[in-house]
Amino acid sequence: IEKSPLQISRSLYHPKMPKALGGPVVLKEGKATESVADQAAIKELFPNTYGMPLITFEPATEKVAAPAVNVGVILSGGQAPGGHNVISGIFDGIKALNPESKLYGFLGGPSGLVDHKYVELTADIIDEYRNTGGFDIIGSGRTKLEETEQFDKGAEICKELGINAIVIIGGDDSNTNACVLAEYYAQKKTGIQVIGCPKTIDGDLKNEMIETSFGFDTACKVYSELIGNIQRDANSAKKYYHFIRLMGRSASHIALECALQSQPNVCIVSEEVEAKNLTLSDVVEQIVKVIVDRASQGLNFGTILIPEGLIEFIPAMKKLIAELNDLLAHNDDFNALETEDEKRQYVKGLLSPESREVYRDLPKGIARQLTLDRDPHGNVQVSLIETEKLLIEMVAKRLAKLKAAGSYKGKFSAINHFFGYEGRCAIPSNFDANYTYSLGYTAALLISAGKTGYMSSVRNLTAPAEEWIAGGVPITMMMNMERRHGAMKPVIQKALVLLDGAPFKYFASKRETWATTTSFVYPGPIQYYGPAEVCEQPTRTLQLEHNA
Ligand code: FBP
Repeated sequence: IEKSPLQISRSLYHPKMPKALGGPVVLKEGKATESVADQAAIKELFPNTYGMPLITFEPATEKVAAPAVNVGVILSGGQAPGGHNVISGIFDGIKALNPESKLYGFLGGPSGLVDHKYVELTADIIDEYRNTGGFDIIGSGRTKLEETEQFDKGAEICKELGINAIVIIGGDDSNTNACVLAEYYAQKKTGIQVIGCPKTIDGDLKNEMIETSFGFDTACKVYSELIGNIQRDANSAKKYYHFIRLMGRSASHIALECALQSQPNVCIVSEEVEAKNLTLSDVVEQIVKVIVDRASQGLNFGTILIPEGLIEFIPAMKKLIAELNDLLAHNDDFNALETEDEKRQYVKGLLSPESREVYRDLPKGIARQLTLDRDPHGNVQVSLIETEKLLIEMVAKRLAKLKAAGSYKGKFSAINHFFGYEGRCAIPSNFDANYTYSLGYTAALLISAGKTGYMSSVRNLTAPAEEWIAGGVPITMMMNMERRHGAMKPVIQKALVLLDGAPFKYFASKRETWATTTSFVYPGPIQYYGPAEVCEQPTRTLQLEHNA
């Protein structure tokens, strides 16, 4: 494969690790843990993996001979920068413990384990992928490991290959499933350990012991660079409003972090919209107010950040979507209707009065998307809804009214953007390259120590990498019971933006100034070489949380 000069240079980069991992280590156990909630229920479901202690690895004086281990690794869900370095960290970790150790990669995500599709990852393969973005070394997938038949099929191939441990690199759902798998394998005495690694650009897998998920840093830096570039263009031409939707299926961490880095005129935070029980019109009104204010100062340009998950956080929209899902999934009468207008009338006739009103007020194109574009289960495909276009249309309509009434004299031209895939496979920042390699290396140590049901954890992330603390956190510690598809299930709590957390509070204290003035910051591209203040900065979110 032809490589870019940067790729060639990055392949020689040696990720930094916590100092303790540079030589022999000793495992220190902390106190026993409890789940974040629903302790009795979680304990009953996880008799073998509940209540285990926190673990840290500290420097030891002597190297103890370790037996060889065979490890299988799985990449699960959406890509996130640094996945390849988790894998190279595991590889180097198990080889350092015993050169006879082997690493297998299951292909195409969790289904590779079930379907017995795998490859042995040898040194030459690993070397091709060090410090690169992407998940293409073995591919990823969204198959969920939930059924005991899948677990049994997985155990079969592990037995065949002599695999002692599986590392699942994934988000909250994949790590929940990793924990269920760990418990199942422990109950069945298969001898197969399962270790999780916290991945997702969305940044919503974090808690007291996991400071951030990997990939968030790089992805936000890429989007912030692009937002900064757009802002400079907007400030030069002074004629466009840019509506920018940012990935993050559920939580608004990405939008908030990008706002902290680039200081746009508006950033909507879904969690706030939900907490204040705002309607779509309220959100539109907020944006309109900023545009009108700026117009009164002769400023007819700006940037507006919108989190991808917004629609589902607007209580009235959530209700409408739930009603549509109930009404239209597998509804033959509806499917038999021929014209779009017939379908629209049919839907209006069945909705509750409240939802009918919301539906009626939506731009036709969006209402159409909600009613007609459905996934194979008949559900609305919320992630496909172009919220930025919806808001542009509604804002333009409202501004036209204000103009007619004489209370707005500006000019409104809007351009829409969606940033997501641009950042998910970027070359990992130094932070992510170091963090992921350390997570992988730590996973190898947890395996060598015979642990299962743990998530690899590297903490103290605002300090230089040498001072990071490596260890393991029992996954059951992060769990609570939640209703999923009608039944109560043990799951890892998703971390949403906390409105009383330092990052949001800082943003809230500044947003008025950023709205009325032009306080844009231009972060520029990720730097891999150069002074620490441009190359080694963690996210603003991490810094603000740390200083709180
Ligand atoms: P994960 O939670 O699996 O890491 O994926 C996150 C994400 O990047 C979201 O931000 C986005 O909504 C989604 O994946 C897109 O998924 P797909 O790759 O299937 O289009």
